[in-house]
Amino acid sequence: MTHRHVLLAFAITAGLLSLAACRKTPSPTESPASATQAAPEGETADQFIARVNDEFRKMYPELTAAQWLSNTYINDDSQLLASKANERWLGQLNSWIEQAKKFEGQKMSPDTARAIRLLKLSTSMPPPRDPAKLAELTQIATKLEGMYGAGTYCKEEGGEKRCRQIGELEEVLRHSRDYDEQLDAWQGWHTISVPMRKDYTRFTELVNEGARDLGFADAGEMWRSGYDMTPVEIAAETDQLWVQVKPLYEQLHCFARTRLNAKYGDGRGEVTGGLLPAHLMGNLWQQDWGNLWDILAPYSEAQAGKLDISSTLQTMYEEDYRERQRQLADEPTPEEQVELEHAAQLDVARQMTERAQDFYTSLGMPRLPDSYWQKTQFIKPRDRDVVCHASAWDMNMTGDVRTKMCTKPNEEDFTTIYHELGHVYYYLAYNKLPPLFQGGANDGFHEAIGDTIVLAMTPKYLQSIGLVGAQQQSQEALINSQMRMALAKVSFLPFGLMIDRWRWGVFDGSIKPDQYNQAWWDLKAKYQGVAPASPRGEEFFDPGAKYHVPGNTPYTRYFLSHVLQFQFYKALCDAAGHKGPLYECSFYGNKAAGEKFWAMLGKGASQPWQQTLQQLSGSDKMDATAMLEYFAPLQAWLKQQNEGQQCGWQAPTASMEKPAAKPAATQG
Ligand code: X8Z
Ligand code: ZN
Repeated sequence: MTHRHVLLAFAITAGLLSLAACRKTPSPTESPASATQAAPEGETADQFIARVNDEFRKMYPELTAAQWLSNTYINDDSQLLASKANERWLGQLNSWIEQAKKFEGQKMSPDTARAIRLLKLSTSMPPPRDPAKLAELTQIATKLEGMYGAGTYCKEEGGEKRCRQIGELEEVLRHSRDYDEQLDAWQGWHTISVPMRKDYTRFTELVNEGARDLGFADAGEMWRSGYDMTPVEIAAETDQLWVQVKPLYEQLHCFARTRLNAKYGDGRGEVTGGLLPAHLMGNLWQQDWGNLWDILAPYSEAQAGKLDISSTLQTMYEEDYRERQRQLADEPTPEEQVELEHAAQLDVARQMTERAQDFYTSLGMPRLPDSYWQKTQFIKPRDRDVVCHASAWDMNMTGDVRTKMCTKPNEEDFTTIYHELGHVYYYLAYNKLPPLFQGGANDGFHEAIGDTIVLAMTPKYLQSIGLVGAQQQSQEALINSQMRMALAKVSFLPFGLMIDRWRWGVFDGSIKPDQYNQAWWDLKAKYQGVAPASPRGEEFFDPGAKYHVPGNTPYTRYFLSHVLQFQFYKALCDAAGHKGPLYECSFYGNKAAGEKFWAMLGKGASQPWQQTLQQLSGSDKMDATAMLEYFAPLQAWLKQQNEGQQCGWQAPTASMEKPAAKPAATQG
């Protein structure tokens, strides 16, 4: 599990929780052990950690239950309970951390020393010691996440008010190729975060205070402290990894720009400086360009074969719907139609999840428990607001695992299910460990598990399960399948980096509240080479339109995951005895690969990630070589396609950098 941040625990992440406890009005100095035991006289460090693990396990389900409710049933009451539960939890965390101080410098086992370090890093929302500020923090955090979840864009259309939430707006970017319609959907979604700006500003002050109370310079430094290396080292490491993969991204960027210009004409495929227009990338944040397959496919299906999973899933849905309709005696009434649609959506979402489970069980991993199937939120409920952003939950560390999605029958959601089940299998594998070791080796590991499986879903595998038609063995087919993967994985890289570049700056004060939006778009331009088609001044708060900002989920994990998953994939392919080019490998059904993977998951956070990576892959370094090896054919092809083009882009003058504009990339 991972727990998250703010309020919630779980979901996405990999760290451990946050916590705290019940302090009914404790004064900050009185070392409140309130709801739980007071520290016994003469307790050793090892005994202390055993006690913390025990208390942790007991308190945890109350926190997750409140947070599950507030995520799947957003209203004032569930938010009140969630923020109170989080307040108690974080209060308890403060108390444990306070109690841990007396063991500093004392003899203790290496495991205990590690557990104490992890305890201090166990939340991404460091709690201020001042109880009033802690309460304020958890209220704001709950409110921000609720605002995101309930986000709705309404406008007048033909005399009527039309309201849409994120799912519908995403559908516009997925399917419409009308320039203005996409712009309206993109801008519409970015209205929902305008009211978050003030709360977010206060939020950063409060978590910074919490981080300082724990001995960190600011919350960003605390986030960078969870990598078994210094905060400076991990920041430098992400820079180096970016240098390694940037040439590949630049080639993809260049190719996309050419195709977009051809599609939209009149130079509308780019924004001044050669940047890509934010609303035309098929995704609200330009982090995954997979929806632009119709524009970016290298070769036609006639030339290269069909690779379209979305249309197969859509057909499954339609058939399910028609079958249900046939079972009715009469034509369905409008109400019945809505019921039928809902039932068919649920059927397909469950089938997609069973398909994902099948990959994991083929490796020798267990089936998901019955409670998973009963308690999971598969699709968007019709009667209330929920946080649709996908997440995976460990409710009690003893098998009550769930996912929460608003699944639609398309490829993006299909691969997201594999991603979420990666978190779930991590939970199940490390549930036997003490709670403080229940986390990813680092948070990038947690994010990489399901994605590693997605890499093993080769066209051949997809054909074998009937999701795509017969595949050809040709250069065209290879380039098409590489492009599909690149549109998900390569386009993501700079986005994976820029979000926390922004937050690190916000937390360390180099980005001030009156520059939030400017700094955001400067970083988007610098790293991703994207820009909005119309000015986005400080009257907007565009960072808040991305879930992880109001949700306070650190984001560097996803950048690391996009590098690590290729390392994991290669290691498992080796374990499976794969010979031949890396991109051809699927380890579906391979028990040797499965054992290796499961062994890694079972280690959780009990040892430095370097050791865990070494055991899996033979190397203790994060390194994008495997990713570049995988994409070598595509990179060569892109180079050829881009020949004669002036690749790269000119980022507008960045407010946070030297005044002179400089090209972010120049090679062609
Ligand atoms: O947030 C997620 C997952 C949950 S951990 C759905 N992801 C990032 C995102 O959507 O921004 C997965 C990829 C990146
Ligand atoms: Zn995730």
